[in-house]
Amino acid sequence: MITVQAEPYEFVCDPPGTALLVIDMQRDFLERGGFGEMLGNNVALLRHAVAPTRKVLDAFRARGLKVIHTREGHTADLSDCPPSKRRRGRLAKGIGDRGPMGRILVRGEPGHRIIDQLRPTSEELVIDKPGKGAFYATELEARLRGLAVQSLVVTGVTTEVCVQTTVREANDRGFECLVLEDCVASYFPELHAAALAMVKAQGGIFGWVAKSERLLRALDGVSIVAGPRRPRPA
Ligand code: C5J
Repeated sequence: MITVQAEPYEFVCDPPGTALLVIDMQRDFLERGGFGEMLGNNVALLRHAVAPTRKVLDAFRARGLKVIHTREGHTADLSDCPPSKRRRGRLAKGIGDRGPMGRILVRGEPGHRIIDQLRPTSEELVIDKPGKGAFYATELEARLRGLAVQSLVVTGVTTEVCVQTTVREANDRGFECLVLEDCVASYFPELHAAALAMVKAQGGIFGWVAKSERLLRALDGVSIVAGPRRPRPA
């Protein structure tokens, strides 16, 4: 067991029963010309989360701990995209339309790829999700149960959208979530702060919040748990 100094109080987890969740660190959200920019956002505001997330990723990989990435996106025929999601925002260019990084928020297109700095290894599970929450219409819950994961260390973008939605979904399913505040980011600093406040309020109603250095310190004493394994089909 490790203990992380977190808010509202210490987060205790068993490293082999913990997975690092890296949510939607995709070109479509972090780079120019993708979905994030089409929504009118300044994508540069998300970049500060990349370097600390990379450090945490390296720490998990070095110890053979579990890492799971998610990507938001839709099939080429958009059959998994509700018309309401396409209509939302009255965008000049939106989901499925062609942009500078290929069709926006469509699986397999250049914009859908995870950014180079956080690219998954072949051993790491990548969950494709059509919604904001990583549990909605995906195999994530079955995979976590199959891997005997009880705790999630949560990173990614954006704090108040896909990160918060996923943490709420995870909490209702009995998973304990630690959100790393410097490894999540939003186009709206005030919403980022509010989302983190909501997670840890009321005795940690949805989970815990800490800076990544606190987790890295707690992991210092953890040696290699297991060699990396290729994920098996669910
Ligand atoms: C958004 C996400 N913001 N990954 N998606 O539309 O947070």
